[in-house]
Amino acid sequence: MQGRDVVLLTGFEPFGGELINPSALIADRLHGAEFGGVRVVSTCLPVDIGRLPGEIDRLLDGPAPRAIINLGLAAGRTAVAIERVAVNALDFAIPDNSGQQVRDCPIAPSGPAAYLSRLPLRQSVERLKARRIPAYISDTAGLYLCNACMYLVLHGLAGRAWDVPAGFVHVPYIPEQTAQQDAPRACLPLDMLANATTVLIETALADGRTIPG
Ligand code: PCA
Repeated sequence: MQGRDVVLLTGFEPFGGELINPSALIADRLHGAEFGGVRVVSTCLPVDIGRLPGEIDRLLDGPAPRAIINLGLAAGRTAVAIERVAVNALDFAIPDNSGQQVRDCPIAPSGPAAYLSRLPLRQSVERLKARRIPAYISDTAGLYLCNACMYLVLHGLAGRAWDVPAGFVHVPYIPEQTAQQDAPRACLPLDMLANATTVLIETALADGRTIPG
């Protein structure tokens, strides 16, 4: 169910040999949460370029939501990374979960070169930092499924002329993933990442309109 009083939140399934993806855990945890009468509806997206466009079409089916926040894991990032831009390119360093490794291809052959985030970037970072949550504006979402997700959502919004806050946020590993690594990568606790997402939703809803990054 979706409509005016809904925030769409997505995470991704595990990929690249990981057993969990913190983005899916956050989305799951916040599913059903209420923000002043606006309810979070969460979905877990496939790390599969053959299936992702259809899943995003399904997500955008129906009336416009109040906001859309897409989450994904970025291994090695040190903080919550609010992405500024999605580019019209696929160039996978590793295969997706169906075994496809797409190189040097556009996402939408006749689409624009890039889309800017529709989240209030600077305000979101400032609010996260005020809550003692490390965060920054990232200038690349990579060229894998997360960038594709951000591009496809913003492309879908442009096609529908929906003026809703929307954008992509990468989260680091959680300690449960790094504790066993020989050279542990950067991580933040799941509770902190879930709180960060709450702040991002509040900020997007309070903004209520598009602020290009
Ligand atoms: N991270 C990958 C895809 C899924 C995810 O959680 C990425 O950064 O593209």
